[in-house]
Amino acid sequence: MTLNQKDGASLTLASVRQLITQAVDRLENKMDDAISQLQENLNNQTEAIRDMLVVRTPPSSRDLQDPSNMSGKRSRPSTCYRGMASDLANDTSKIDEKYQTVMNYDIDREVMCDTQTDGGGWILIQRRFSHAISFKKPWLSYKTGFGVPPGDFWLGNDALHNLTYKDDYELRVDGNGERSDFYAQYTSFKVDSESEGYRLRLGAHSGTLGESSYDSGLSYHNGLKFSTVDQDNDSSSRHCAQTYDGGWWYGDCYRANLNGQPLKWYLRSSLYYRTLYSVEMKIRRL
Ligand SMILES: [Ca+2]
Repeated sequence: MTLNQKDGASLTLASVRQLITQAVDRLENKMDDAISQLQENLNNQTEAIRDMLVVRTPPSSRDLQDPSNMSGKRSRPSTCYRGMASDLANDTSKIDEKYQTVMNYDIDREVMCDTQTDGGGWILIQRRFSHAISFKKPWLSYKTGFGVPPGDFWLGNDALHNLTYKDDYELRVDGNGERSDFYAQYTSFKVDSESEGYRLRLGAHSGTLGESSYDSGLSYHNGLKFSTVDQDNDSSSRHCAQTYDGGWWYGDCYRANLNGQPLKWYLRSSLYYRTLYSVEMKIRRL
């Protein structure tokens, strides 16, 4: 059935419906954007007010109750938090006001800590901000880790497994995006052993780096195995690690691509992806 004819082009009911659907999709995307922006502004203001009131999360009760911590000679610092530098003068070195490196005896190597965000205590497991090194690396590189903090780096899948199976950890992702800074936090974070394909196990999500449903953001990757350019463990007919240039817990293929190219975070089912310019992934012992 023809509704209108002009310059030889006919406008059918089907094409009208298609135009309306496309317009609704575009409107949904814009509304989603506007809501995200409002949410960000609100969160930024809340953060600013918290800063003014100097309301900070204190060290966990476990840290306070740790007798070796009280003595000032903590022999096994498996976490890092603001103020520990004076206790561990021989084991720490300050990078700047926010970051320091700390010897972690659980994995026998130095780790980089975020001593300020949400009260500090975060061990960085990944950092991408200078983009000076490629993250398109083979299985062995992701197993042992690569890059040197405070530059871009991946701590290593064996280290992640060893840390998160010894103690309970939470995960935080801090991202710098198109308009603002964002974060996502997960109540628990575990990485299975290499024989299990370094499968990812995540707790519940919160934060401004949104997840509108169970299959968006990093939660989409919960329960998936790790894949690299030389090992395809994803659920896609493609080889996602090769297609998206990184080692990750790819499925079919991603809703968050923090080790790949492009550096993206999927927001909702309308296929809207947020581009991130830089990102940090960090874990804190519970
Ligand atoms: Ca595949």
